Amino acid sequence: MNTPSRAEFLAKTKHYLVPPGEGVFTVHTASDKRENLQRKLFGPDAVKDKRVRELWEKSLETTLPQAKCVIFGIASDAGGGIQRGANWGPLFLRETLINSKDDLRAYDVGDVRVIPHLLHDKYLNDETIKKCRQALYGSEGIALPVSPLSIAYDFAKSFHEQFPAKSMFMIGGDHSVSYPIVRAYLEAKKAQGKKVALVHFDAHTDLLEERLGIDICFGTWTSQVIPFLESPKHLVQIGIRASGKERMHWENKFHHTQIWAKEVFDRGANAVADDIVAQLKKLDVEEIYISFDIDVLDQEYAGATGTPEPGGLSPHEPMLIMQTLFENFKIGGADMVEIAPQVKSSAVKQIEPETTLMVAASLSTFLIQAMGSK
Ligand SMILES: [Mn+2]
Repeated sequence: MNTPSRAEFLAKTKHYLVPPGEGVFTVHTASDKRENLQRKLFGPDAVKDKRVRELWEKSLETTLPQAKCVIFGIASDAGGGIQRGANWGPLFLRETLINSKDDLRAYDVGDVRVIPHLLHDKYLNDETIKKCRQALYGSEGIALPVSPLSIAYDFAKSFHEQFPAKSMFMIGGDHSVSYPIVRAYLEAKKAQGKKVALVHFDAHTDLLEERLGIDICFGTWTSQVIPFLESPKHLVQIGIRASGKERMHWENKFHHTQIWAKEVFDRGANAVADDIVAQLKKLDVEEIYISFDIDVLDQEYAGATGTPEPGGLSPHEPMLIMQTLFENFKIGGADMVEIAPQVKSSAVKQIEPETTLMVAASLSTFLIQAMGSK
């Protein structure tokens, strides 16, 4: 396989992405947050002087090659379906992160360009693809994808080819955005000969094979990435509690491991973490990807999400599990998804979205630091 040159990678990246915080196509909504983020990233005058794009493009050439861990946003919620709003996750979570932590040891590569009505190119006809190519790239003949998940996949694939040792922390987005990123990660690691596993925190299984005829969405992405794992045993799901079917149903169907929230409460996070480590060591796993749906947490901590659920974990439980995993494996990739900061749940008494964002920021900081250090 021929790896494209750095120049080709940069040209593609400038087509596919926009500067950090610009993933939602709007001028005014949340502009205070976007400008705050961009001033902190690119300097106090960058926004006023309209130099954000120029400085971001320059940073792709100078700062990106030095970084160990890269932050990447996919502001798409077209794969959600009960309560939208996770398109604002990348901007709001980044702004919380940058306000609370100066030295994140990560480079922010930007956001995928998102046409909010699209999900994946395979659902589009040629006419629509042409029109969207014209809108995004100024030419209907250019052979580039147009839907957020298709762009994200090609970007992640090129990223891993270009920088095999770097890791990516992706911020969603509804959970469908993990499909392209996890798939690209698994394919890249397979090509590198690395043994990897997927650890998935969620209140829901996301194991439907399709939902209303759509095979890539927030309810199906996990079943869609299983074929890219070495075996289904390389998938561990933690925190499940809102499912129409029992644990046995899912484990018998997919032959992976599920740990429901109740088991974490009954046995304790440390015992659960030790079991996962033992299982993955037996499979000779070296590296893990952590996909984190914020709704794995109880709605008391994560009310600003599409489907808040009671009876969930407290933040210290996934934190303990992730710390134990990090002591034993490299964390090669991770994501934080389903934060919908404009969503207010009437069932939740906490101040939102601040509670959800603060908790998500502390878990994200751990993951980013972990990926930046090994
Ligand atoms: Mn999910």
